[in-house]
Amino acid sequence: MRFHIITLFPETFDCYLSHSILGRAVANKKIELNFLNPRDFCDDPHRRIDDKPYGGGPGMVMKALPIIRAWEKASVIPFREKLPFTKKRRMKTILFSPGGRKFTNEDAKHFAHHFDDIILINGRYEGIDHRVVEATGAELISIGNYVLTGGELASMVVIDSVARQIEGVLGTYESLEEERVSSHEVYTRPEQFHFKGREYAVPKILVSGHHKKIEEWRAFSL
Ligand code: 6GU
Repeated sequence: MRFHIITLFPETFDCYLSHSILGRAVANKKIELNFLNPRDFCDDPHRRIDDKPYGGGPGMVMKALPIIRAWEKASVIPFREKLPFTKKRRMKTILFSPGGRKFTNEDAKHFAHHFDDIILINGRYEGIDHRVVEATGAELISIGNYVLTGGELASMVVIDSVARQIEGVLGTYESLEEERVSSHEVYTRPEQFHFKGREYAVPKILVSGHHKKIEEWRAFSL
């Protein structure tokens, strides 16, 4: 899977995407990250990326053409993966907007299995000239009912949740634990400790050695 990330702030992605499971996924070429900065696609000498909104109002709007050109470049980059020659490239464009459709884990699975390239358009300021949506066919996506200062965090949420659905990104053990991660109380050593006069102990069943009972306990705690 290749993610093409159109952003004015590519460095904001570094610390999250270069560590742990995602860092490993990049190193193992399970995912590829391709950054495009709209500022590199400006044609005016001042590299101006935003302007006042038509119709008036506060804030600045990101110009359409630098983003459309960045998108165009992302969409013509040839595959580096060895896809069969006859296979058509499956590409999806997402534009992050707090007013977009809410992103779910079902989307993450769908994107992971049905696309080879995902282009993520990240807005800042008051938004992006709407003609970007018309020119690129982007789907407007939001990650929740709150407003962020830009699409970058939303991009990382989508990249993370899509990447972990791609075969080989999670280790076998991590994959097996997929359901548990989101649905179980978990414990590790020590078996008990004290904090402010209270004892905190691991549920007895988990240290009983009865694997069948442990599975039952886990099932009931869903
Ligand atoms: Cl995709 N963008 C912004 N700016 N805020 C958000 C969001 C996206 N999703 C939730 N809040």
